[in-house]
Amino acid sequence: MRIKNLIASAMIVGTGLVLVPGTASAALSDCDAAYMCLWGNNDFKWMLTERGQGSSTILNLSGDANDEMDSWANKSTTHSGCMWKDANGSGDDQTLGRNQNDSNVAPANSDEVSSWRTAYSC
Ligand SMILES: [Ca+2]
Ligand SMILES: [Ca+2]
Repeated sequence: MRIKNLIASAMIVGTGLVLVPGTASAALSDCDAAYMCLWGNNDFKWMLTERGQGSSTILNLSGDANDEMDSWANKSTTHSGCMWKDANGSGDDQTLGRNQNDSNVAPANSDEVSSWRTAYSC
């Protein structure tokens, strides 16, 4: 939340022709090859977390990252991941398709992801 507020403040300050710090680098390219990345806003802005491909360990998203995912990328060419609505891999799920991304997930899937892994699809 703090980061989002800082960006919002920067956008208010950075009017006119001034470049907006903090958002210039927010992009799909921030996610490294063979990594899977989650962002808190649409269009790959406000990265919440990133993980290397191939981990079967389900990690919970905590603090400001919980219930915020709005866009994601899977830059693995070999693995599909999974995200769940609830902690510890339970509830509604969404697949992180191999070599795919989504800049704006469906409203029903927004701001709900609480846990994920980077292998074994859903
Ligand atoms: Ca969000
Ligand atoms: Ca949740």
